[in-house]
Order: sequence, then structure tokens, then C-alpha cells
Amino acid sequence: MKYLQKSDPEIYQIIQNELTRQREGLEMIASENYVSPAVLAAMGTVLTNKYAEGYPDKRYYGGNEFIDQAEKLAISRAKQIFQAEHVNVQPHSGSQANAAVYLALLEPGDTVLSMSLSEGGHLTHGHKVNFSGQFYNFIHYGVNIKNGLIDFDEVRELAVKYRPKLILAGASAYPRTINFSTFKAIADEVGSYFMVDMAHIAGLVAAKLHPDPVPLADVVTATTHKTLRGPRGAIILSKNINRLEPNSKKNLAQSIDSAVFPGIQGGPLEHIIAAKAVAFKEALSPEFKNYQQQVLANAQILAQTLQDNGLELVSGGTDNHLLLIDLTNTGHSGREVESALDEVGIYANKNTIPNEQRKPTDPSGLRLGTPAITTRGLKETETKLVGELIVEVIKNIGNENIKKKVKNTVSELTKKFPLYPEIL
Ligand code: DSN
Repeated sequence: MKYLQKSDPEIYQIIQNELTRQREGLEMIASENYVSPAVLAAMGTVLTNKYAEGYPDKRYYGGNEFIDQAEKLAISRAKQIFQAEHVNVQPHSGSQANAAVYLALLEPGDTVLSMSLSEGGHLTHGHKVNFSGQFYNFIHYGVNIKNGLIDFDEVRELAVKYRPKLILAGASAYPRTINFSTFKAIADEVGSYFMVDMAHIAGLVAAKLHPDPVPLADVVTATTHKTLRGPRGAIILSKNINRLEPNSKKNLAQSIDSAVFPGIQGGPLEHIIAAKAVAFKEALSPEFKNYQQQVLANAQILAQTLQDNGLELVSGGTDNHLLLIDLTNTGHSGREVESALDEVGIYANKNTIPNEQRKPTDPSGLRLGTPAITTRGLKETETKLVGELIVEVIKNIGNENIKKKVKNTVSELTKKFPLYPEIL
């Protein structure tokens, strides 16, 4: 960093300010995490200088001897984690990964069945403002309004009615276990491809603490920076490497690879791919499983604390790393609460809830997650305290003295769990 400090003090200072914000705050955004210093180090390397369009041993540029070694290591480690037949580690993001799968499997206008964004899905699962909703004919299922669980009767009814070419499971704000076997049975019944976007739960799947979609789905996408705790990016896992795709000379894995490059991306980010390899090595360690168990234990105590203090959770609790507060009875909106928590150094995000009656920019819910605070070292006792602080802010949203008190407690707590002490 000393080179940066000298050559560009402005950007250096902004990065330092962000480091301080991260150190002095409690990160409760369910999709965020802190990478290890080793992952961070791999990202800031000379690998960023290299063009490597193509795949290992089949590049369009010379000089890729070491780049190939890094990418092959990333692929073999990801295969080992997920017992996958084929892995593409090049997608720059979850959105790119999903775009590549659609390009590989669908023609424009084809029908896809997925969870709606407002009930827990994702923008790239066919929302009308996203490319996915503009190029393909997405039909959406949601959750049962009474219990907040995926409504499989509705999924099956829609699948039988619309005969989608692809059924997509996976969510961004669903606090419960996803039953991939039932999705697979429905996909088989109607002859659809079955895709899973496990971005949020990839770390839990890696640690075998969530049912594994990999043996069931044709294709699985995952971001690498959420529970998987790697650099910002994504991977695509695919199977059926011996089956040729309809009207194609390619098998599924080859179709996915061609869709990523040259389909939607050019040169891969090899510094990020090296950092993915480092994160995958970490995910193969016994420590990683302990970490994921603690993520779940912390989510349980957080849910319990919020409920004990009168807050309502969508679906009545959580099975995974995230939970969704229905703020309707508090008289406050998600936006108000997000901003009040921001003031005290607790970071969360406003979120729609099932059957949302408000605007998406100011919805009725707040999403919280435990991956980042768990990486930081917080266990049940501290997570319970965090839950109590969140309740205190929600119940005293306009009270500056209480918020000041909460901010001081956040500050004391974060000092006990220093973040990146090795970075000056
Ligand atoms: N933006 C991510 C999330 O917060 O869940 C999904 O891509």
C-alpha cells in the first residue's frame, strides 16, 4: 500500500476510510463477507496484467504457462469441494454466470420458471428490468403467504401449465432450506433442464450443511464472495459431460464454456481466479466447516433474540445464514430501519417481503445475515447482543441518545474482534 499512498493519496485515503468503516462496523448484509488476507493478497497481483482468452492449454495469447497452472488449480479445487464433473471458474459475477447458462441452454423467448424477486428470487431470475426478463419468457413462483415456504403445488402447477425449458431454483432472500429433490422431480416430470443458483448458500453446501444441488441439477451457478468467502466473482458447475445437447455437437459442459467465452466474456480476470483458488483451498479445510456451523448457530440465536423481543420473521425463523424481518407491525419501513442502523454502524439492507404492499425502494422488510460477523469471530453471546442492539434501534428509531449509546457498544464490540490487524 505504500506505493499507492505515494502515487495516489486520494484513492489510498478512500481505501483507508473504507477499511476503517469495515473495522468499526458490524456487517450484517447477508451476501457480504470478509476474505482472508491470503485471498486479498492474490487479488492484488501481476496476474491482472495477463490476457488469457480461452481456457487452460487452449489460449488465444502466448505466455500463459503460469496462468494455466493457477486456473487449473482453481478448477480442480472447486471440483473437489462440490464433487462436480465440470467447473468453469471464469464468470466475473453471478449475473454473468447466469447469463452464460441461459445463453447455453435457451433460445431468446424460451420459457423459464423461477422464483420472483419480490418473494426472494434474484434480478437475473427474470425480472423485467433485467436482461433475463427482457430476452426470455420468465414465469414466476413464490412462497406460501401463510408460512413463507416455497409453494411446491404452485411450482408444479406452473411447470405443467407452461412446460418451461428450464426450471430455476435458488434465492437471494429465502431463509429456509431449499428442497432441490422436489424441484428435480418436477423438472423431470415436465422434461425441463434443472438449474440451481446457489449463490447465497454455496459455503453451506460446500460444508455439507445444506442439501446439495450438484448431483441433481444440470447446471449450478454460485458466486464466490458470499458464504463461500472468496473474491467477488462466480463459478458454474455442470454435469452430463457425456451427453450431447439437443441440436448441438457439444455436451453441456462445452456449451457452458463456449457461452462464457466467447459468448459473453473476453479475457478472464486471472488475478481473481487465483484468489478463487486460494479461497477454495480454505473451503476444503476442517476450519471452514466449523466456520459454517457457527454461521448457522449465530443465525439461530439472532432469530431467537429478535423474536423474543417481539419482531416478526418471515417464515417464523431461519434454517440458513439469513433472516428476513417483517417490519410491518413496527410502523417503520425497511429503508428507515436500514438508515437508522447505518447511523450506529450496523449494516443491513432493506428488502421486500412476500406479498409486499410497499415500493421496492422502501419495502417492509429488512434482511440480515451472519456470514461476515462470524468470520470476524463473533459467537452466540456476541450475536445475541447484536440482536438486542438491532431491536433497540428499531424500537427507538428517532432517539438520538439511544442510537449514540448503541454506536458506542458497537464500537466496543468491534474493538474486541479486530478486522485485518495485519493490514496497516
Ligand atoms: N446482491 C446480492 C444479494 O445481496 O443477495 C445478490 O446478487
